[in-house]
Amino acid sequence: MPDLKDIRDRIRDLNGKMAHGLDAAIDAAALESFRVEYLGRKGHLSQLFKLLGDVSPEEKGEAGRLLNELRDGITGAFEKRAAALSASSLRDRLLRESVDVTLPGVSRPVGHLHPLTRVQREIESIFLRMGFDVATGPEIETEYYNFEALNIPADHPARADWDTFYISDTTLLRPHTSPVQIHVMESTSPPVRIICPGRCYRRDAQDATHSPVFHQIELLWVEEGLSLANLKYVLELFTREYFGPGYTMRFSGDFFPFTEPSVQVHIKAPGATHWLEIMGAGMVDPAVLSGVGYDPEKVSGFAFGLGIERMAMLKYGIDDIRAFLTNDLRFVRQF
Ligand code: 2NM
Repeated sequence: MPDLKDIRDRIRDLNGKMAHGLDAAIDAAALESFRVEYLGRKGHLSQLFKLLGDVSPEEKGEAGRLLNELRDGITGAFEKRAAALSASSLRDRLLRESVDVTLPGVSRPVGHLHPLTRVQREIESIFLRMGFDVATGPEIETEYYNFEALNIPADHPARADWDTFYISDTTLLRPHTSPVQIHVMESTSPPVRIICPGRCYRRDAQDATHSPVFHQIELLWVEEGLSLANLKYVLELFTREYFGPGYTMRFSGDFFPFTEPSVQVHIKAPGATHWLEIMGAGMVDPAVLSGVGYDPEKVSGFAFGLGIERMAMLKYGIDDIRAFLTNDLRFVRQF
């Protein structure tokens, strides 16, 4: 039969164990185990309370008071621990998730147009202001649109001037944007006033001035009464707009199968001694006009072809055409 002294001893034991158990409860799961072990229905505390039934009537009152005191003590300590744990885990979370608003932000670099795109759009806008339309077409074309329609028959030695990439027996990557002009002439009646920008392909070995992939703008104006003088005036306007005032321009004789006469166009900067070749041009050959169903006795036209890379290299002093395609940001960021 347990007496008051037994109860006191048990209480002292349990208090000691309890203090250790609570210290060991370092997270929510351990704290819950502690609750079950000490305060649960079959826990240490209710085991002690069960002894109360065997205590003598004289000592039962005091023993009950001591046990109640023990229960309040353990419950209080448990609640204090629970509060401390949730406060510290909140502090951890706040530390973990806090944002230092004084740190520099993540800067997203702003891109810009590639120099070739810029030059292409600049040239387009000059001719758009003069009343030309922009026409485009496919990069894969038949031999007819690339050559025959341009007065370059299959057995003509001029075919060898264009080393091309064939896709099949009869289709190839266009070596110039002229096929676009043939398509437009086939589907519209004069007057025709267009420029044709786009990517072109030639089987050239790559060096500082040659690239198998390059960009061209060709111009075509067909109407009654056009002459070389009109071509020259359009080019004077273009040169002034694109390169600036004060340039002189010169024509010299050349040959293209699709123009007659054909010229090479050079310009010279104010005060400079060197002539720079900027394009080839000429009056559209009557055979090309009749090929698309136009009457060469009624209409005439002129055309030119220029390289966009070359225009950009001349304007910005770029000495290697490969710079446009190597994606070196130190180059691209200068524009
Ligand atoms: C050039 C030079 C001269 C040209 C001619 C034609 C067409 F379709 F009208 F016949 N397109 N492009 C032409 C004329 C191209 O490139 C150097």
